[in-house]
Amino acid sequence: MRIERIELRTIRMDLVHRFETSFGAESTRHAVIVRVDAGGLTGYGECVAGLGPWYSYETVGTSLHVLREYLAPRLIGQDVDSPEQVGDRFAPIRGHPMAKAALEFAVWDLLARAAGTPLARFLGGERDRVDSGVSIGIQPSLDALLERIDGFLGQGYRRVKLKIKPGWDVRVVAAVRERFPDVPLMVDANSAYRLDDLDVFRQLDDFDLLMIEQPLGHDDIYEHSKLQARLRTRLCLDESIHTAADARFALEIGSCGVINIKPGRVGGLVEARAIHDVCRARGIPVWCGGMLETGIGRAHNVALASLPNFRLPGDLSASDRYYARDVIDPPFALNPDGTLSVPSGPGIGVSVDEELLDRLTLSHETIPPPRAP
Ligand code: OSB
Ligand code: MG
Repeated sequence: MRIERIELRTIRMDLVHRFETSFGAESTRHAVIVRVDAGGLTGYGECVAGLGPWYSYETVGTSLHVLREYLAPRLIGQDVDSPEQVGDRFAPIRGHPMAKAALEFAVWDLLARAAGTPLARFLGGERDRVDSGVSIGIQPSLDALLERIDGFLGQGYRRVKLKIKPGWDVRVVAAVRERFPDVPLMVDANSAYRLDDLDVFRQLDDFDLLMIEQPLGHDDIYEHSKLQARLRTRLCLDESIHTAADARFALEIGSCGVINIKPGRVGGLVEARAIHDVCRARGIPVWCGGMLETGIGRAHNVALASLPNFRLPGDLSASDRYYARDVIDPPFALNPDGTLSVPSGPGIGVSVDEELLDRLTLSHETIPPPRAP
């Protein structure tokens, strides 16, 4: 298919709950939404970069720049018949995986629609429902946290992930465990600790956690292997895994027992699937992480999570856990069994509410630029 038009727009959406991690807090989310048009069909993708370089070096600003100046020009007017060709075209550009992924997602949606196939099947996915977990930010008080957890469990979520940081860790996990002895529970530190903090992890080791996510450096693999050797609880890597080669290295040296795959973090669905395959071959389970995506990014994540080695509940919550009104129709809803259904229509399988997108839009541009009348 010849790519005729690429649209980049920045939107802003209010979160239902303020989301605080060890690296900062946000009450609104900004996202770059990419739309690709070819042969009368449309594909959508979402960029997961944050407003500032806190989770990774990419930001809304850098991703727009790289999309506009370097990525879109390599696809516009080109014939693209497979998602792998997108990666080939982007290969000369170093880094910027979130910007690359946003455009790659849109092409996946487009090509799956052209094939009349749901994206999940197009990727090789098998499940028609994915287990839904919830990631809960740092709260103003322990009582507020317990109440929030109680509410989510009442809705049916299958797993709870707590954000931790120094000063909001062992005491908090102990209280949550006491109140909810059987809930599948895990913690995510977003790189807030060092190897010297071994004592904290020794204590966390006693709470029967599913895993401890990214305790050490955001770009570290080596020190995680040192920590993992001293704990019973599995470590899970998020920030420091960007490629299938990173995953192979981490598993080879024993840095973790689980990997959180976020397709936006690793440059798109081709690399995400390759990481899935590396882990599967070694008997290591994976799960799908999230970046507070709108329904567009969520649809790509849900499709990915339908692959067979996604054996643990993901940070794939219903639309209403994030936004009062999602940009897709229908929004993702939590089934009574604590799952999200994998859409069965072609492509991402949900329609995008362009009118709502327009109302949320802060900036908008098209490649090529519209011709003067
Ligand atoms: O580390 O997994 C993370 C959100 C923003 C940045 C980093 C992370 C997260 C989450 C949210 O944990 C997961 C979600 O989208 O529900
Ligand atoms: Mg994480």
